[in-house]
Amino acid sequence: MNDTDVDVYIGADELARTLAADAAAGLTGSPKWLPPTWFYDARGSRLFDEITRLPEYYPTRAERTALRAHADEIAAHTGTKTLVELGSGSSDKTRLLLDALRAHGSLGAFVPLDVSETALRESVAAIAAEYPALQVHGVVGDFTRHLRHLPRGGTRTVAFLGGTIGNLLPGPRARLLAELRDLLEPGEWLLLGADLVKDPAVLVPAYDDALGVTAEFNRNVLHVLNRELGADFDPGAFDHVARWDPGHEWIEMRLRARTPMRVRLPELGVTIAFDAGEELLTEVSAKFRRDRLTAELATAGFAVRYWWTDPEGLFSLSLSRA
Ligand code: AVJ
Repeated sequence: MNDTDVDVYIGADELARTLAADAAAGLTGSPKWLPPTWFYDARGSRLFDEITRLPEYYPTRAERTALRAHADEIAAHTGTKTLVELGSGSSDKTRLLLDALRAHGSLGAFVPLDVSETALRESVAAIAAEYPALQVHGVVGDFTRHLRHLPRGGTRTVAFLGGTIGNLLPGPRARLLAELRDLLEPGEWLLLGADLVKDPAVLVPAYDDALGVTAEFNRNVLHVLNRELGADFDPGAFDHVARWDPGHEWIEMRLRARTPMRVRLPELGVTIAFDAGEELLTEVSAKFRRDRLTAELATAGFAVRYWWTDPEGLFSLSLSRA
């Protein structure tokens, strides 16, 4: 039977406090913004799962294709004993990696880190059942705050997939990469999935699909604020906006107030006002170029040893050595 355990560094009460702090910081200033963490309650996670299957949303398919093509090389190059994944490890992409590492014969442990305790515990149980010899050690935490709690040792590869690196603005992104480098020993690896700059005619629909699933995913954050902070947002009074910012080379998702409105946030003791047309920034999703991402990784102390993409060149997988 497996050796499994889960360490919890974010309790339910801390989640509520952090949400209140983020809402107070982001909604009372101008322009209004919220970090994308809060999209992923149970409904938001289900909506994102639907997004990954939409015809317009290419990143998940492209990354899976690249992983399927190169998982054996990744196992051979890294000889990883411990696979660490920033993210719950619930995806089939994780299993592509675990299968390749198991076939290579080096794999001993899997360490998923995720902010959702529910998703993490489900994933730990499922992976332990599918890989009986594997030690599975889950960590409930935020990868921007709790990396230091990841277990050391074991010739680790840290997998940071899905393009989630793009949710971080350049400053926090540089800090995360530097922190990741600090926690790795020389000779350990970072496997990074990053979406690539391309024609906005492809990028924008991926964040504004015809069925409106992304619009619902975006509005869902208002349902989270209503439920968790007792706010009285009317999600239907906001239009979904997805926009390509060519200067920063990132997609912005926003919620635009159709009419002037006032929203009460009783937990914060404030009422906020939206002008007609005023927008709330809910997410940036940065897109990368090989030369600039290689330079960012080098600045953090990582040497990119292997760079792959899907056959259409939509999405990148890079394997960097600490
Ligand atoms: C899960 C953060 C990688 O940025 O593409 C999908 C989230 N937002 N559709 C992304 C998302 C809108 C996704 N990440």
